Formats: sequence, structure tokens, C-alpha cells
Amino acid sequence: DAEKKPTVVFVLGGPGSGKGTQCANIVEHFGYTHLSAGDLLRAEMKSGSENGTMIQDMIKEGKIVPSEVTIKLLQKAMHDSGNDKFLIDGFPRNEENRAAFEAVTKIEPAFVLFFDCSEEEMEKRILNRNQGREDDNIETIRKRFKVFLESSLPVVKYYDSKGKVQKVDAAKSVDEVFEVVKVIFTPKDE
Ligand code: UP5
Ligand code: MG
Repeated sequence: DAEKKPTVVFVLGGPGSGKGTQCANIVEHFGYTHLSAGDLLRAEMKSGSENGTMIQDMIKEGKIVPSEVTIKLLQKAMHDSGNDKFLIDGFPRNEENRAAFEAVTKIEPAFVLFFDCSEEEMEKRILNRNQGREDDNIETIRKRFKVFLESSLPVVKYYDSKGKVQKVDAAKSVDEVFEVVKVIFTPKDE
């Protein structure tokens, strides 16, 4: 078909690794639209939709919402943006998410930006955040870490095996991390 597919970069990393923070910087410098799957789900929850209670229960337990719900929200946000370059932050979180997104949208990511950070540092960051997120308590944080290790890291490994992962040390300061991210997004002359 003649329609050009959008450019998608998946931004992955553990809870509190700095995905949202760095995406805001990338948007400012490189003209992408930032779509946080978690933000879209939280907005859907607050809008009082029929899925609201289910989403709230899943987030509180650190569990992964069924992909059809998340993909629908992502597709709508992509369409509504009018842009053709997207940072998809915090998705896909498991194999099912990944396979369903590819099957439904026929989009393959240009690459995957992976923020690597220790649990100790991520836990500190989340507990300092204070934005009233219902999943920012120590019990849910532990569950989120477990789901990340068991379900989300395998997605990173899958893309790594295809040579698509750009891994960034996310344990440094926001500015230091962005210096590394900037190089990844800056077009290279060949
Ligand atoms: N901070 C950031 N960078 C820093 C740095 N370099 N040095 C020091 N501090 C730094 O950052 C977290 C905090 O750390 C902030 O206070 C920041 O200022 C500071 P942030 O940029 O918010 O990190 P981020 O990686 O975005 O952390 P977040 O908590 O959003 O990650 P999660 O992956 O846990 O959350 P998300 O919103 O993606 O998902 C939440 C839940 O939604 C999931 O657990 C799941 O239940 C559900 N969900 C789905 O089911 N499906 C999806 O597809 C997506 C989400
Ligand atoms: Mg986030």
C-alpha cells in the first residue's frame, strides 16, 4: 500500500528507570510525539470508561493490561497526534503485547531504547516521586520489578537478538543520560 508507515521507537526499562523523563527531552529536541502506555491507561481509568476498574486493579497489582486495550489507546493517540514519529514508552511489556502490536499495526520499531538501571536506584526514584500514583508504594513496586524481570526483559532480549536494542546506562544524572540518548537520535552522515 502507498501509505507510509509511521516511525516507532519503543522506550523500555524498569519502573522508575527514567523513560518518561528522557522521552520529554527527546520530544523537545527531535520532534517525536511521546506516548506513554501507562499514562494512556491512567487517563482511560480516570475517564470512567467501562475498562476503568479493570485497569485500576491491574495497575495496583503491577500486572499487564490485556494488549487489545492498550493497543487501541495507542492507535487512537497516534492517529489523533497528526505526527508520524512516535516514542512508545513502557510498551510492549510482554511477548503477547509485542506480537499483538505487530500483528494489528504491521509496524516494526525502528529500534528499542533500553534504559538499564539497578532496582535499588529505581526504587529510590519511585519512592521520591510523590505524584500520587497508586502503584508507587513499596508493595506494588516489588511486584512491578518482578513482572519487569519475568515478562518485559524477554521482550528486550527478543529485540536484542534482532540487533535492534540501543542500551543506555540510566543510573547517571538526567543530563548525563540525555547526552548519550542524544547521540542515538542524531542522524549520522554516512
Ligand atoms: N528521575 C528520572 N531520571 C532520573 C535520573 N537520571 N536521576 C535521578 N532521578 C531521575 O522517573 C521516575 C522518577 O525518577 C521521577 O521522579 C524522575 O524525576 C526521577 P520517570 O521518568 O517517571 O521513570 P519511568 O521509567 O517513566 O517510571 P514509571 O514509574 O513511569 O515506569 P513504569 O514502567 O513502572 O510505569 P508505566 O506508567 O509505564 O506503567 C505503570 C503500570 O501500568 C504497569 O505496572 C502496568 O500495570 C500498566 N501498564 C500496562 O499494563 N501496559 C502497558 O503497556 C503499560 C503500562
Ligand atoms: Mg513513566
